[in-house]
Amino acid sequence: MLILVDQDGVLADFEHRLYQTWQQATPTHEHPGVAPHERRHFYAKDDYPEHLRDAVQRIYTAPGFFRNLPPIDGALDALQAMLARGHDVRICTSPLTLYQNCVGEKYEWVDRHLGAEWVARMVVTKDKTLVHGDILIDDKPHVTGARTPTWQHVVYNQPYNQQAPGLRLHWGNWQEILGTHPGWD
Ligand code: UMP
Ligand code: MG
Repeated sequence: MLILVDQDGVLADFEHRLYQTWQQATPTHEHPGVAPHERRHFYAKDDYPEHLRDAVQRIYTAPGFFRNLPPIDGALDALQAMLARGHDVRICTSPLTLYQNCVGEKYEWVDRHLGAEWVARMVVTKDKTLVHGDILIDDKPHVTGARTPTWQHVVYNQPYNQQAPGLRLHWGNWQEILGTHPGWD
């Protein structure tokens, strides 16, 4: 199978780093920050009051934010295990439109945590429906674009996507979930 795996919120822990940076950078009387388990909207900004949204955006557009995201537990091992099982695995990620720090640092992150072989497996696109695949593992509740996708979306389980229907995967159950797919064996 051709398996597309999203980066932010699936491999790289955007949420914890954003919360941690918010807490370090903002006086608590202004806003204590939204803890990862309290997040309800896909875009973190939308979980903050309107007047603080620019401040949230400044955190994840700043130099070093994407480069220093911690890997989500189990993610890197799972990628290697899928590859070892004979699947074609690609990292399929959408860049910020404010791309200046995001794009290069996404590549650096993959190089640092997975190596050059995986840098060559990156597909960076604003529209994942234009990418072929059998499965897309992604934390976004609804992945839409210009075409009807060839892949089946398997939702990577996060507090902010509980409303999404269908199979829910995390790095603790991924073998069971993907094992039910006809192309797995
Ligand atoms: N993103 C935001 N705000 C958030 C979370 C993510 O703008 O609160 C950006 C970061 C990435 C993109 O550029 O959205 C998420 O990409 P995917 O994980 O959907 O590929
Ligand atoms: Mg994501």
